Amino acid sequence: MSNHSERPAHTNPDWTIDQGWADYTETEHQTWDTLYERLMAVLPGRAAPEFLHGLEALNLNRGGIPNFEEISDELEQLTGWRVVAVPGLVPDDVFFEHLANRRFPAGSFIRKPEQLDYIQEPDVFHDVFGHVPMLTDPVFANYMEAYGKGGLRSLRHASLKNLAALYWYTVEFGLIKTDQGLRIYGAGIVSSPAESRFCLEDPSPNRIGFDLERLMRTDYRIDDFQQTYFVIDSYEDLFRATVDTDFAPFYAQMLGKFDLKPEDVLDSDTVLTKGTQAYANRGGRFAA
Ligand code: HBI
Ligand code: FE
Repeated sequence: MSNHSERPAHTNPDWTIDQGWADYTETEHQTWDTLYERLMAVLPGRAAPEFLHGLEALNLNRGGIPNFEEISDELEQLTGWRVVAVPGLVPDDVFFEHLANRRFPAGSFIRKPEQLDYIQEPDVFHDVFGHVPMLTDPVFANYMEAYGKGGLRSLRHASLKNLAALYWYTVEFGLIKTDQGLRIYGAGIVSSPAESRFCLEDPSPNRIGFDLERLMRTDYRIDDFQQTYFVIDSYEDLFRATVDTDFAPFYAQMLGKFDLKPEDVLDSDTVLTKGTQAYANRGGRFAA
């Protein structure tokens, strides 16, 4: 979470900047294309149909880093969302304010060629390729707005960690049940070829049915594959759970409850897969 940063002098009061599309170099556009090709070798049959449709609807395969104005004009017609450029992570209140107003803040920089597989800060590839296609789905688009509004309300309660877990386990690392099997809709997964395979096919992680309170009590790893993925039945369920929950009493009751470890499995869970945790137990990304 990023609460204490000073706003850089070159940003607008809402932390947006000009994307500076004309200034991207050939190498930077090439990095987008390389990442795009790698993902498209993996995502058909693994990503949610809504994600794949979104990529097409926004023409994200046209080659090179997309121009935010162009894709925003398309996206706005579909669901009323726009993509705005920011320098990187923005403070929570700023982030929520954008989402609550159907603006998705996307980093405008792109990772260096030597960082193709992993970066900590969200760049234009993660933010636009990962997040923006799902915003073409009307129900998911409503969920993201509801999340932003919930976030603004929650700033008055001391439970941002719980809300951040909701974002993490749905928007970033969510799976959905379909008639063809589990599919990925989380942006953190679809922007990683390795995790796209791992989350569906590896025996290590748990796959557990979505339960709002359970999930919001669960800690998570920010630097490696997840130990648990939560599976929704529909975007409607996600939206309803978020809108219908009166977060104030919910938080009061949950206050200080951030007590579940990433790998925990409870008797009350709907378990689709109980993971072996073999990957995490041998040291994960940092294994020798
Ligand atoms: N800023 N640009 C950007 N992207 C994020 O995903 C983001 C952020 N600021 C705060 C934040 N996420 C999270 O702390 C909230 O979802 C809780
Ligand atoms: Fe993200």
